[in-house]
Amino acid sequence: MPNAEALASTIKPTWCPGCGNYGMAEALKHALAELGWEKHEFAVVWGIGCHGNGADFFDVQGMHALHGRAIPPATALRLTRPDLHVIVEMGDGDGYGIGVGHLVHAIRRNIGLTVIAHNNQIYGLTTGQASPTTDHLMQTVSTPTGVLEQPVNPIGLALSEGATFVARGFAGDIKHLTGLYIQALTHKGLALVDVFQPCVTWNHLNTFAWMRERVYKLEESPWDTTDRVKAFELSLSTFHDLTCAPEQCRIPIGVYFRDDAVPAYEDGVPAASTPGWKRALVPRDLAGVIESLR
Ligand SMILES: Cc1ncc(C[n+]2csc(CCOP(=O)(O)OP(=O)(O)O)c2C)c(N)n1
Ligand code: SF4
Repeated sequence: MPNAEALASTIKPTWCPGCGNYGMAEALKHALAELGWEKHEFAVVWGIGCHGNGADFFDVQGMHALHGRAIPPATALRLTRPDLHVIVEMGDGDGYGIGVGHLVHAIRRNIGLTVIAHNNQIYGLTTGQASPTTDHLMQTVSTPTGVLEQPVNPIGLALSEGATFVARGFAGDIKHLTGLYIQALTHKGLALVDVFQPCVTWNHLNTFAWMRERVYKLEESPWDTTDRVKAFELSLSTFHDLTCAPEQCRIPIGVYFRDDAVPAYEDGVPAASTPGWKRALVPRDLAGVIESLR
């Protein structure tokens, strides 16, 4: 069973010093180690962005997909390799922008993927343009007079599309995030974990300090994770804006909602119970088919 250190590759991460991606990488390594999964039991598919460079920094099987396109190959992997736990690592620009259609369809399918969103509310790799989750009115290199659109609400979006596991974490609380990952990784069906991941280079608003002043843990007060409507209301009421004081914009982290009773997509695909490579070994008798075409 690999320990957390054994999941790191020999390539030293090139993320900026202090980037929230470090905390997220640590949390994932610790969650996988705590679950005791061997390297051949899971795979990770990364999107494109600073987060996606993680593909080089982990010594695990998987692939680096195109920008916004991590979910389609992960879906194929899930259906052809049911023996693998499949994890998707995506960015907010990546997964809530260019790839948001894939996310919506994966959610309504409830396919067994653990989708981890590195939500730094900015395009990190392409040097600080506004992303779909950048706060309203925030100034960025692409919006010098402020973002005009309202941000995408990932929690509300997932809940409205029938997601069976929705959680939010914070890269500055690795222990809590590790716990969220473990719950998501052991959920049957699609689990979305939206993680606030400060980009220390391009987002000077949603910093670690800004987040620390605002986040609170849902589980520390009574919270019913089976009430989709209440979770949706919470996702709407806790949207923050540039001007709010910490006590006014509280950001809940933790499991907003989960339903373990909904069948996963793959449960309805008989062929998906056997790994593709085993299926390929079954000799096919085509004589009958050829005969029927004569
Ligand atoms: C189809 C396509 N469009 C645009 C790009 C350029 N591009 C690379 S990374 C990126 C933004 C990444 O931002 P985000 O997904 O938020 O990830 P982060 O870098 O913040 O982790 C863009 C636009 C690309 N690689 N492919
Ligand atoms: S640009 Fe931002 S997201 Fe990218 S590595 Fe640097 S701090 Fe992290």
